[in-house]
Amino acid sequence: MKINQVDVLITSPGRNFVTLKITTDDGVVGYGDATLNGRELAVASYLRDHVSALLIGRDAHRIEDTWQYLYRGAYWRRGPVTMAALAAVDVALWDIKAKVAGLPLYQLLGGASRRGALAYGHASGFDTEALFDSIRAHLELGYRAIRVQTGVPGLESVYGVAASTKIGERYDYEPARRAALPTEEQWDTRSYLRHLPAVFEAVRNEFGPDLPLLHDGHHRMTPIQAAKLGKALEPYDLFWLEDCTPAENQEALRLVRQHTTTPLAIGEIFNTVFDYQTLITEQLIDYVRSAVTHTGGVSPMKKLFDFAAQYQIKSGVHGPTDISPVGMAAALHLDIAIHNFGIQEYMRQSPETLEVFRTSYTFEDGLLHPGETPGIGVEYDEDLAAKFPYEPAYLPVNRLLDGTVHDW
Ligand code: GCO
Ligand code: MG
Repeated sequence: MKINQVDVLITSPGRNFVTLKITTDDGVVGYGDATLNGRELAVASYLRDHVSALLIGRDAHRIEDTWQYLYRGAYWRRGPVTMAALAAVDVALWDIKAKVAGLPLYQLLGGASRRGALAYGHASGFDTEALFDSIRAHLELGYRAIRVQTGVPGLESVYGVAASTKIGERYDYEPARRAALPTEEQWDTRSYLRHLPAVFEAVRNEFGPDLPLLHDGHHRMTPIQAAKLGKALEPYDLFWLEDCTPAENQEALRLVRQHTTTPLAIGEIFNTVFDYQTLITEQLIDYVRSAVTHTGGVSPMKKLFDFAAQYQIKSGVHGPTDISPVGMAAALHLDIAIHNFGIQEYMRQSPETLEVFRTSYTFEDGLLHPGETPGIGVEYDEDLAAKFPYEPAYLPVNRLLDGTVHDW
């Protein structure tokens, strides 16, 4: 079964998505997500200009060989653009293999280890009242685990806090803005550290001790600040504190870990297992946050989770709206199959997006399931997609109050 056509599809039904479509000589089609928020066209070019010609004529069944051929053959390794391109090829080939087998992908990954994947949603609000409304709205939508992001006194806008949290409107935030230039936000870590524990105290008092609560620090703290926050949040029993520091410096997590028992999650901007080596072997984190879309696909993610499992570290796959429904579906097949599943991030896509990408995954009683459709279970409507042309969109830039550029 040979690959005889490769198409890079770009659409923007509310936000930009890059999708790889691989077609075999007997007409089987597979899809892979290649969306890299704010840098979409770089991955599209990588695939179009440097990968598609190498795929034509290759045996579509040889997934591992094709992955190694593209990874090692390029010589220039790792990095988000390369690994998103590789992920798209890997997932599209798994989609094809599972369709040919007549099975949902999770069956080829070892079969189901659970009924469904516990999902968490994004509640946010500038003040306590708006935050509580957002948490209630998420509980009504069926979420059984909630990420809590809140405004900080003195700051006009904060990443992760939706502009509107009214019932009936979108509850989720979208960090990328359609514009020719990124927006700029302000940040002050001391105000944030003073404010956040009281927010979690209020949430626990209102919603009780059972509800799993998560928080994303979005790389904005130094190790000692992260240690302080982790310690201060201990009474509120978080499910996890995410990206407490910019974790390129893996050794920094030793210091955080020494000071707090708040569980730590890291990895949404990582793209290979090498980014985790110290974090995993020294058990400095509790959850691996990689996205299938940004970490080379299902094949390397399965290896990464098996490695993490040796150290009792669990999965917490990245799943915001910049992961397309194709990337989300691929994640769900892994979530159902692996033993060390932890939790799955799940932001709902817009209705326009779900018309372009028709999915077979379901969300019931707090649990996601990839469905039983052969393959990964996503169809792509090319005619409709063409009605939503690409629009430049950028993630924000963050500055400290004195103007210094900061992590956001
Ligand atoms: C999360 C993330 C995202 C990122 C986004 C950037 O935990 O979901 O932090 O919201 O900011 O993926 O494109
Ligand atoms: Mg995050």
